Amino acid sequence: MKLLYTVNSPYARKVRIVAAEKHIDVQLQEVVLSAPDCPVKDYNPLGKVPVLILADGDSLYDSRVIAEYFDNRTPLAHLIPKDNGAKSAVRRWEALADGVCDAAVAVMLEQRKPQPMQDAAFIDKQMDKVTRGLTVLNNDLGQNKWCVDDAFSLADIAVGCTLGYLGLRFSQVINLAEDYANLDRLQASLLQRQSFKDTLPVAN
Ligand SMILES: N[C@@H](CCC(=O)N[C@@H](CS)C(=O)NCC(=O)O)C(=O)O
Repeated sequence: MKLLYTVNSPYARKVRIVAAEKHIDVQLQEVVLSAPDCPVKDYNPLGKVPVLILADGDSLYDSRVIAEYFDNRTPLAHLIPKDNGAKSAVRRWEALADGVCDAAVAVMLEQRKPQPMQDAAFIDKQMDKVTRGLTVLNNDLGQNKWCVDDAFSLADIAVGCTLGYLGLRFSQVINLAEDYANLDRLQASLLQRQSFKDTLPVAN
């Protein structure tokens, strides 16, 4: 199995962490999405990472599908609970964390345009999603150690990857310690794990 990824994709980081936590042997291939010979489109018509290429040449995307595939590859240490209620809760945390990331990525791409071409209303709308999402994640976590049922799960991984991305791209405007103290504490716990340390985003 081969995983196509970019270093700073929070979605790719999520599945790299799942693979590490589940001790799944997967070959990692870093790609440059803008390169003319980038192989991603050959395996994902949407042209997005992460993509998992299976032994038979078939491919899986997106990160939610790959995370579930990895989780079911080995029976140990499930990151997505089997119980239906807990599973839905984990998937909802993931959906919200990914949604915050989607909005943050949209802002980052808009801000990369030349200033006169940027749409301020669009940026405000997306930033509103980011702050409302973070507020709900922070409040729902409360004083709990982990997001769902006091057990480390895909929910924590998804939230941690979103926080990592915001730290990389939005540290000037989002102060986790001041405004989202529960998430800040969660992030500190996650950063103790080798899987998180090994996949830190890189400023570029
Ligand atoms: N929902 C997708 C999102 C993947 C995604 O947006 N990846 C970005 C990198 S962070 C990408 O590949 N963007 C390239 C593009 O949109 O053309 C997932 O969870 O895998």
